[in-house]
Amino acid sequence: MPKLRFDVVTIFPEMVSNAAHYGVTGRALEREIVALGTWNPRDYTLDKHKTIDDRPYGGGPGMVMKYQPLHDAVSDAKQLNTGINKVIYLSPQGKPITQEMLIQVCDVQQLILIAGRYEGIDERFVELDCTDEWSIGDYVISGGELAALIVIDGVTRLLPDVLGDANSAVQDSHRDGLLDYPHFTRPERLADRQVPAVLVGGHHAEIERWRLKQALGRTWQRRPDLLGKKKLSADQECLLNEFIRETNQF
Ligand code: 9D3
Repeated sequence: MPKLRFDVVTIFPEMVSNAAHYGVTGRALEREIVALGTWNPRDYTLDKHKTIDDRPYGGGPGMVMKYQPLHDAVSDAKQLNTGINKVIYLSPQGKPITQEMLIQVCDVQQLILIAGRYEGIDERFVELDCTDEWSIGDYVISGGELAALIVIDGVTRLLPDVLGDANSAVQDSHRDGLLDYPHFTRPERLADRQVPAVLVGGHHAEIERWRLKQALGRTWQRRPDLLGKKKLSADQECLLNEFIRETNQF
């Protein structure tokens, strides 16, 4: 029995199921740690033209997805589950997804993800049928399918046994709230650029310190917003000050 099932309501089901079968999510599906279903609102239309959208009340450009096909698709998806579920609408108006939000939902039995197309969906579906409304960030894409795949990927890799030890989600949380340090592999020199000597030296404690310093420094340079949220230890403050001095950026 899968730990968690994802059910995606989408008019482009192959877009979601095909992409989900790659990499970490593909392996989790094969090993039946997660299950994935897709539900096409077009299959729930009642008219001969299989109409899923209609013109917006109040006028304006574009079309709006109708309530009934979406509602009936979600109703069928819910029948495959008895445990706790959430119904998440992916939309530009949603709450921007954070790692904390993914951690909070990964203990339910079913995540029903609603991928919209066109200008949006009837607001009464959001109010009556959805528990959450999530965005992937402040930029515009054409529909919710890629956003649903992001949720599937981000949640799946948090589940026990999905990642191997070497690549574990525990590693991700090790330098929690900081950007990663730079990585290098062979050759040792490339286009006149040398791998930092400390990484070649094999002194593991020094390597750890260098990596933490780089992680702090890059976060300070690129994502000062993240440092603002994080309380640094005295040791971390010291390493960051060393980084700033060495790169003399003030
Ligand atoms: C005219 C105003 N636009 C809203 C910002 C129209 C519009 C743009 C894009 C309506 C729907 C969409 C489709 N986008 C998504 O379905 C979507 C999305 C996004 O565009 N940005 C960030 N997160 C998400 S989650 C789903």
